[in-house]
Amino acid sequence: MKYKIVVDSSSNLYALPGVPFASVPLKIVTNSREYVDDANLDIASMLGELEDYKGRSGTSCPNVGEWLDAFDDAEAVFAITITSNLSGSYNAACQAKVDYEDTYPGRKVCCLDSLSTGGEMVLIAQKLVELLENGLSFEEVEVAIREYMAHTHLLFMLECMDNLAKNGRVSPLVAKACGLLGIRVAGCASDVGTLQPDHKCRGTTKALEAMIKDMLEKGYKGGKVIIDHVFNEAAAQDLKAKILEHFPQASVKVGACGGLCSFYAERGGLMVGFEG
Ligand code: X90
Repeated sequence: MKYKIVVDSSSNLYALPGVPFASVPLKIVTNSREYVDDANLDIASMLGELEDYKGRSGTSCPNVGEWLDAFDDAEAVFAITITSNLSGSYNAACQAKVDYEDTYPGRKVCCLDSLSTGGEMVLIAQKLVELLENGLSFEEVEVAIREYMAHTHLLFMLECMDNLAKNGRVSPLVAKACGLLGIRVAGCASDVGTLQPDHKCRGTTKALEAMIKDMLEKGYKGGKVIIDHVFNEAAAQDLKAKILEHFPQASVKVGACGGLCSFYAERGGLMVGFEG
């Protein structure tokens, strides 16, 4: 089966070596500039420019044509998107599926709404590779991946929620508390793919402790973890160390947020995808 895995860039994943793969960029837009969230984006410069910028800033998801281009000529496409509850990316991918299957009878597209973003999408992509390399059929892969997705999770810790609030992704009330007096908001991607703030913590240490507790409550037992941070390597490494205290054998990867997630998670933010 000539397959391809396609994600949108909210996954913070821009390459998957050795596998037919594409990352479709979202965009960060202001009145004067557009930042394309691909591997070439200089995130530090973008954040600096946005912090100096006085006007409105927002984001846009990939359109149908961009998804279609990424499907290319694959016979079996697995497309993983950011939660349909916060973005139009999934809808665009679904429309691209209809067009693609109409234009090329016999080819198939499976659109997967992660109901999440970031590292949880990476876990899904990595599991797809495993399933596809084991020679499962398109239909078998679809069943198995949906079952896997029922047991993956995403947690976050944020120091600032201004961009989320300004763009209508969280209530201004929740956002207001965040950042004041060193308050960090820790929470999760809810079952319906919304941003669910669960804890207001004073300082990073308390927030990381709350996150470990949440991981255990969501059934974490030493499986894969993907931590992405926005210029907060120290907190990411602290969290990794805490996870390894509980589960010395766990595979915990630390990486950087890409453009879209850096815009919304903002400086200091952490996102943690894990297997429950
Ligand atoms: O279509 C678009 O313009 C993209 C909109 C994306 C909005 C939210 C992105 C949030 C990214 C924040 C922490 C994790 C939250 C998880 C919620 C499911 C990062």
